[in-house]
Amino acid sequence: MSKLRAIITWFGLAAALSSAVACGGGGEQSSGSGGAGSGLGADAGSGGTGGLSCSDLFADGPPQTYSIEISDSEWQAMDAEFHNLTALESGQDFTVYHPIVMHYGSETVSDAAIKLHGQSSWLQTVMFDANPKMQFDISFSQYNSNGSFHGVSKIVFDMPRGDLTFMHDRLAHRWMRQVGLLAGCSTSARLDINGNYYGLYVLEENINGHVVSEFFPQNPDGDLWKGAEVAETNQETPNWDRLMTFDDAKDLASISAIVDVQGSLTSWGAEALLNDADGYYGGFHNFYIYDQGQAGYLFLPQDTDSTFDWLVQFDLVGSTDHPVYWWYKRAQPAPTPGDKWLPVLSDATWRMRYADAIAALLAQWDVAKIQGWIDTWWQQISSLALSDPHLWTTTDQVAQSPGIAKQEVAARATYLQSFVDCEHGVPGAATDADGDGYLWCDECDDSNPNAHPGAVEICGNMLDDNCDGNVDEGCPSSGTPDVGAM
Ligand SMILES: [Ca+2]
Ligand SMILES: [Ca+2]
Ligand SMILES: [Ca+2]
Repeated sequence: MSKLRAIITWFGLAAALSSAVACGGGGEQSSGSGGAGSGLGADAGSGGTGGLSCSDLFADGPPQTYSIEISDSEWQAMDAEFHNLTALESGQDFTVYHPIVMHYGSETVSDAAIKLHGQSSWLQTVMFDANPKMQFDISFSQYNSNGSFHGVSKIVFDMPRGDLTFMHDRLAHRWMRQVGLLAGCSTSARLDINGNYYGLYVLEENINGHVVSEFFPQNPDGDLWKGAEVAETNQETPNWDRLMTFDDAKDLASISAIVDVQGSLTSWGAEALLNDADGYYGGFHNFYIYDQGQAGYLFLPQDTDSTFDWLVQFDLVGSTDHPVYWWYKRAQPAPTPGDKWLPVLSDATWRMRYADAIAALLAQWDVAKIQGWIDTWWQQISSLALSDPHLWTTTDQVAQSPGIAKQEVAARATYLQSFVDCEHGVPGAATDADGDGYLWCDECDDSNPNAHPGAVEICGNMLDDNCDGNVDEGCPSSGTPDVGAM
C-alpha cells in the first residue's frame, strides 16, 4: 500500500510541479491587521522577530464555524473550475472570485468573495476521490479594497488529502512561529456551505506584506518569491535581475554570494525536523526565498502539509530519512535535490554548520509540548474530522494518524540527534558500517562501500552510487545494463 500510495502521490505532485499555479493574488497589503484582535492564540516570538500576534480568528480553541451562502449559479461556476484539470495543469491562473455572504457567530459579511485554492492537492482529490474536497481562499478585500475581517484581508481554508491528521500546517506553523521562521497564524475551522457541513480545514493567514514585515521588521520590503518563481510581494516590480543571479548560482561561491546560506540552514534544518517531503528539503516547490538585500536570499519553508507522519504513511521512509541525502531511500521516482542543496551540503564546513543548526532547533523541539498540541487539538477536531462529508480515506486511518504523528515527533528528534552526534564525532554515533571511509552521516548508503560522495556512478544498478541525487546518470540510456562500467 505504502509504496503505491507514494507513487500516486508523487505522480500528482510531479504533474502539478510543472504548472506552478499562481495561488491567487497573495501579496496585497493586509489592511491594519497589526495588533488587531485579542492576540489570543498568538505565539510570543522567541526573540529577534518582534512581537508576533494573531487575529482572534486564529484563537487556539475549538474550531469556529464559517458559514457561507453562495448562489446556485456561482457554485456551479466554481464547481466547473474545480473539475477543469486541463486548465489547472496548464499553469494559468484561471480561477475567479465568486460573491458570497459569510456568517461567523453573530457577524455577517455581505461583500466577501470565495475562490478555489490549491495546486497538487487539488489535482489529486479530483483525480482520485469519489467526493473530492475543494479548498478555498475567502477574501474580504476583493469587492472592497479596504475590507478586512478581524484585521485580516484574506483567509485560507487549507486541507490537502495528504494530511490525515487535519493539523499538519497548524502544528508546523505554531512551531515555526515559535522559532522565528516565517509562518502565518493558523487554527482549525469548520466550513458550512448553504446550510450544510462541507468540511474541516486548517484556517490559515494569507502570507502577505504584513506577515513579512512581522518577521523582517528591519527589512520589510524585500521580494518574497514562492518557489523562486512567483512574486508574492512587490508583484509589480520584483527584481528580476537578482532572481536571475540566484537561478544561475550553481557552485558554492556563487551561491554564497546571493544566498544567505547560514540563515537558510536553519530553514532546511526546520524542514528536516518537520520531515517535510515537499519543501526545498525534499526537492519540491514548496518553499519561499526572501530577498534581504545585502544579506542575500533566505530560504523559508512554505506549505508544510507533507510533514510529521506523511513520510511514514506515503513513502518508504519515516523518521529515519537522512537529513542530507533524504532522497536515497525514498519511493521511486524519488525527487531530486534542488541545485543549491548539494553544493552547500557537500561542503564539510557548511555540513557541520547545518548539523549545528539542527542541534539548535532540537533544543527548541519540545517533544512533550508538541505531542500535547496534537492531543489537545485532536480532542477539539476529532468529531468534525471523522464526520467530514468529503473524507477521502477511512475513518480508521484518520483516527490512527494523530498517534502516528505523535510517534514521529519523538522518533524524528531522536534520529536527528544521532545525526548531529555523528557529525560531531561522538563515539558510538560516528560510525562507518561499510568501511568506505565515510561516516553514515556523510554519505547516502552506509551499507554499500561502493556508494559515497565522489564514487564512480555504476551504470544499470538503479542506485545513486555517488550520492548526487541522480540514479545512473551519464550512462547509456538504452540497451543492457552496463554494470561496472564508468
Ligand atoms: Ca560508510
Ligand atoms: Ca548519481
Ligand atoms: Ca548507479
